[in-house]
Order: sequence, then structure tokens, then C-alpha cells
Amino acid sequence: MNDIAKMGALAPEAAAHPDNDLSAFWMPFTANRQFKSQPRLLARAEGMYYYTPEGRPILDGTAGLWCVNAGHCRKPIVDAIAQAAATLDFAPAFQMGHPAAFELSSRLVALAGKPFSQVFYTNSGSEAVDSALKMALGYHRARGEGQRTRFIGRERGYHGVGFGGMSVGGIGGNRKAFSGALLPSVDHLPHTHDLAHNAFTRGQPQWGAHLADELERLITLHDASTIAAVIVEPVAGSTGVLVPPAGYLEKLREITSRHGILLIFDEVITAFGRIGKPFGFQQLGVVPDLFTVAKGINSATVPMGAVFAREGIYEAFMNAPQNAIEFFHGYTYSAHPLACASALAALDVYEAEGLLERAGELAGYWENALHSLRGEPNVIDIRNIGLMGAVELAPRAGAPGARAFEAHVKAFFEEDLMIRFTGDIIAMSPPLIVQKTQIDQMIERLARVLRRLD
Ligand code: PXG
Repeated sequence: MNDIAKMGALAPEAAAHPDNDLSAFWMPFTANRQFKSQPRLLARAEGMYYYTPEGRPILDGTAGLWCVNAGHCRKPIVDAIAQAAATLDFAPAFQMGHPAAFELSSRLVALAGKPFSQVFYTNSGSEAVDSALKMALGYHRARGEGQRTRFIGRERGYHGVGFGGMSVGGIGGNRKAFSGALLPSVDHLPHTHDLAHNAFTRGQPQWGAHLADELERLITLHDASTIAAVIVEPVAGSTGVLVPPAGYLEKLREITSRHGILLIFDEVITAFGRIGKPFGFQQLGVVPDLFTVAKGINSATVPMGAVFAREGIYEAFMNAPQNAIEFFHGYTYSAHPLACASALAALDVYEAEGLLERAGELAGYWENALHSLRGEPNVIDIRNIGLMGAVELAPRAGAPGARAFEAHVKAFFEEDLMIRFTGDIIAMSPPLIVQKTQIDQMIERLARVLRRLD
């Protein structure tokens, strides 16, 4: 009897697939043994719903992993991918090109608006982050400031899992096992999460802008001339929707500009409509020098990420000799034809349905719905911006993280609802097509889960 059949008693859904053996797939960022003892399988998806192998609909409260912004299996995107696969399956992007890559770049740059003028493609957010860091180093070197090699990240920042992103990232657990191999010249700003001052804030907290002044302290310590870039998520997603205090990002912008340091926003989650405008920086009113995207760029249909560069960055590289490669960086699948086709189709859907502004329209409704959970058992904070929200639970004595993990499992099995968890924080970020009635259902289901938890 194979593994999954043995688990039949525990997980009838998994048993519906007797040919499956769960052991060979080493699952990413997963409690593998727990999952394989209680599998949560998704077989199909449409619109706002996933479906289990038996056809049980699961309301998607997280847009997959913060990424399926247009909703699942949208026909125009599916058709565009199928057509691309049949027309131009692959084309090299090194020293060659294909039309969709250029068309997509022009559309993306227009969507970002001035001062952004170039887009560089990757296959993931992690690669976008490492590409942006390398771009920052190359930019300074091309301008005769090759000694600027230091990066400043932030505690509780998540910038993916490449060596660069992990190094500037601020999640202890993601770094611990690899600590001997992190980038050498990295420092971190303090995070901005403070329950004593900001619990149950709606939108941007008023307290905390002064935490950006820590950058001045790091600049005094290291000297500005050694610092290439500061990288932050405009809204920290993975570590539980940490909304920037009012005035905080403005201060980071002012300090970095004054010292010739590049400001990189990691918009892998906040881009493509998540907080109310096409890009997070547009909603928050602070313009970085570089920003990274992935996920929503094509509603997560084909792996794709990108770095946007403001005017002057690309140009700094163009002083290389004629016919020389200007930036020694790129991926086999940079601007893959299927990814470009899916992104063009996703942009069409976003524009036709007004989805990149929809989080702004629904933000008030979402905020009220989410904050109605105040007073439910163990809820110690609720926070929100656009269509992102988090409910923080008091940790169970001696078992941090257990309560939110159980909420995730109960939501899936008992309430047909998909939510994310990190530590004892529950996070939600529905597809941008979500209806108000579906927001109500998510909150009602989550409330029932919270009432059933010890
Ligand atoms: N930067 C940010 C801000 C991210 O949120 C990455 C980089 C890395 O992207 P890739 O495509 O390499 O995974 C991310 C990814 C979660 C969760 O549940 C978040 C991410 C990925 C998976 C799960 O919070 N963010």
C-alpha cells in the first residue's frame, strides 16, 4: 500500500488518488511530514474558488499565494498562453528578441509612469530581488562609485530565497541554517511592527515614522559612500501585513536621495492592484529608484518576475563599449514567450475590468469586515491596507505559531476557506475580483474557526 492510501482514514480526499505517492515531492516551505499525514490537495480552480479532487469548493481568501489577482483560470489568459505555446514556444532573450517582450515592456513602463523607463525580466520574485541588487551594484560601479557595495534591508523583510534576497531579508528562521553563507556587507533597519502603539490600526498607523531615522544611524556607522541601496517592501506581506507608518517611506526616500543611495521597493506582493493602484508606490506616494514585481504580473499563470528601473539607471550602463554586453546578468527564461503572452493578456483583463483600482474601491468594505473580528477569541491585532489584511492571534503558551496553523487547517477542512498563516498571524489577500458577499463569507467562516480554536 502506498503512502497516500495508508492515509486514507485521515484524509479521504487524498485517498481518492490511490496512484499518488506523496513521498517523492520535497515540498517548499512546508511542514512535509504534517502535510503528508493530512494532505490538502487542490485539483482545479475557477474564479474565486479552488476545488479539491472530490470537487469541494474552497473559497480563495489569499489569491493563491498573494498572486492570482485576476481570479483563477481566466479564459483570455488561458487562451493567450495556449496560443503562445503553439506559436513560439521559446525564443532566446540573449542577443535575440521576440515582439511580445518589447510590447509588454512598453505597456508595463506606461503603467508605472515616469520616471520608470526600463523593465528587466526574471522568473520569480527571488530572482527579481537578486537582479535589482546586482543592478544597484552595477549602476554605482558604472558611475565610478564601485565602493558602494553595502545593502540595507529591514527586520521582518521577505525578499525571497536567493542568497541576495535572503541576506537583505529579515526573517531569522529563513537565515539561520545558511548564516555562514550570507552576503557579507548587509545591515538591517528595525521593523515597524509595534502592538503597544498600533494595535487595531485601520490603514497606515500614525506612530512609527521616526523608525526610518535609524537609517541615518546606519549611514553614520558605515558611511554613505559604502552603501549601494536600501531595500524594503512598501507593505511587508509575508511577515504578516505590516503597513508602513504614515511618513515612514517618505523619510526613507528623503534620506537615501540625500546620500546617493538607491531605494528599492520590493513590490512582489503590492504590485498589480493589491493596495489600490497598479503599483504600491503609486498608492503610497513615494517613488523608488528600482522596484521588483512577480506574482500578479500575469496573475501567477506562468512563472515571471521583473525589475523596473527609473530613468538614468539603464543609461549609466550604456557607457560600455559598442557591441559589449552592458549588464552581465539574465536567465534562460527571461521574457519567456508564454510568460509575456500571459502578462499581456492579464493586463488586458485588469484594464477591461478595472481590477488595478478595485482594491481601492473595496478597501473600506474590506477594512470594516476584517475589523468586525475584533473581540473574537485570542485576537490581539487586526490591520489592513487595500485588499490585504491580517489578524494576529495571541500565541498559545509554549507553542508559538500553533494557533494560527490550526486555524489554517480548520479553515480548509471545516470551512472550505483558504487563508495563510505566519507565526500566529492569519493573512488574507483575496483575488481582486472578489465580491462583497464573498468578503462577508470569508469573515464569517474565519470567525467560526476562531471560535472553535483553543
Ligand atoms: N519578495 C517579496 C516581497 C515576496 O513576497 C518574494 C520576494 C519571492 O518571490 P518568489 O517568486 O521567488 O517566491 C516574495 C514571495 C506567504 C508567501 O505566504 C509569500 C511569498 C511567497 C510564498 C508565500 O507569505 N512571497
